[in-house]
Amino acid sequence: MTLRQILIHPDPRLKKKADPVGTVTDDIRTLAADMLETMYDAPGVGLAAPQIGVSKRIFVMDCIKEEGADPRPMALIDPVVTWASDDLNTYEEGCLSIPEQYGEVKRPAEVEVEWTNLDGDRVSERFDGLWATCAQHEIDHLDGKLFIDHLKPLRRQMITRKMQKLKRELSRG
Ligand code: K1U
Ligand code: ZN
Repeated sequence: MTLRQILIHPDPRLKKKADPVGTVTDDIRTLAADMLETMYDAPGVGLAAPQIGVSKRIFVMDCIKEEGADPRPMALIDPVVTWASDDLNTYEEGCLSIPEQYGEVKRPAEVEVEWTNLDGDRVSERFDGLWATCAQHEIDHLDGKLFIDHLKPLRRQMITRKMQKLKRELSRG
């Protein structure tokens, strides 16, 4: 397994709609394993392929946060939201591609998602709580959308300027 580098906003690769995966190959299984390792290392509760510069519709997540609880690593390929609740939930979201910046985003509290698993089977599940928020945040990544696109333009601009500054500093070493 290999740790992959996480892209930092702004980056054109984070704004592009990702391509469907289709058939699940060993290369896709390796990609999912690398993404899970990279997500746990960050640490994060989710990671979408475009965040490591791979324009494919796959994301990983594990929203088990309780100490001592068994992990639940999930890889979702070609995911589709097939149902969303009318009631909404507000969560202060973060993003591994926008480090140390947070913002309140309102999304459906529960969603049903259909996806292809690593065995190549189409499966579905209803998610709530952080799982629902995370799945929607990650599917946004697959569509080239970031959580800051849900914020007011001024706040979005402020965060983008901070990230431009951070990237300048990182590139100077
Ligand atoms: O997609 C990403 O950038 C990952 C992101 C997912 C996410 C977080 C919060 C709400 C919705 C989606 C993160 O994982 S940010 C880091 C984070 O939230 C976290 C890190 C360690 C422990 C628990 C949470
Ligand atoms: Zn993110």
